[in-house]
Amino acid sequence: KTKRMEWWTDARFGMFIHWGLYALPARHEWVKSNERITDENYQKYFEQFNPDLFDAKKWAKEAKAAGMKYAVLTTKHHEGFTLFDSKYTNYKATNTQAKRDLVKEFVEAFRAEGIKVGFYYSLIDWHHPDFTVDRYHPLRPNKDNDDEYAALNKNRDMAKYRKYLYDQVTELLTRYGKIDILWADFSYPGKHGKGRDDWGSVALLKQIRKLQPQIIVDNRLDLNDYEDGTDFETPEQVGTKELEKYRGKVWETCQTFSGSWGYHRDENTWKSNRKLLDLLITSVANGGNLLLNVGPTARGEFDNRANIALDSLSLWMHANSKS
Ligand code: FUL
Repeated sequence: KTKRMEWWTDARFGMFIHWGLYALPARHEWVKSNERITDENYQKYFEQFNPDLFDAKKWAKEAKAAGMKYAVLTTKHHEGFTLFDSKYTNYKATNTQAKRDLVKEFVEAFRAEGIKVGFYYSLIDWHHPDFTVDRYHPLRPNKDNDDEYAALNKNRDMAKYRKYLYDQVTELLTRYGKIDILWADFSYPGKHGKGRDDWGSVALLKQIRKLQPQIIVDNRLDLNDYEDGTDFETPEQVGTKELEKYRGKVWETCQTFSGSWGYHRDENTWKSNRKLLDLLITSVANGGNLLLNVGPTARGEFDNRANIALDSLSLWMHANSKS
């Protein structure tokens, strides 16, 4: 394991990319849940998705210039839309005006810059008809009442969804060559939430390790007490003081420029360049990695505010880094 983790612990700095249909409404990647949007009303984003300015090579160059050594892309976020050409769904980039496998372009462009590639895959899926309605689902009932949930879930079969996610992760890990990181994500355990049995995490992890023996897996499969169930911890959006407590562990903190992961046009709490640098320095000083997130626009570009932040990091890197 130590050997497998070597490049990652050395890398220190990576780029997280949250990109999906939520970039169109441009008000948080959780918009479908936050505003309880039905599939029917969300469909317009699928129909209008047309990333005419997307150029993975440009993204990769920016990551490289900022000193980032790896990148993790949302191949599917909670909304269920896949950026790759999965044969298990029609709800995918190839069926939009993009007409392309965007994951493939990401992998090729970043690899060409010598940047390791990682896949974020959401275990949550608000589009799949068999994913049971829980209390964060867009279709959740108004009252937190077990009978209402049971009625909504009468025809939903999580076993079918489990197979779907297993098959999609298999596609991701067999089609694009060597994948360096799998960043599985679920974020709400507890009542009406889900856990390892819902995801089939044990079988999934086995498959992941079989298909990509060198891959590095995060801690969100709910297998923290399981042998090799996790390679690193993922403190999310925590402050520098909190990060000091992770000293001695293997960890990566993921952080946004502003308050949202997906492109949020009118959100104005962007971190200062100084603050971003503080996060990077504090992470490295305490033995961790920083995975800094960009939420590209629906047309496929980085927002200017993101570009300015990345530029400032790259100037600092240029002056302070040897590689
Ligand atoms: C969370 C998700 O719910 C967010 O949308 C984001 O992807 C973050 C990195 O993980 O738990």
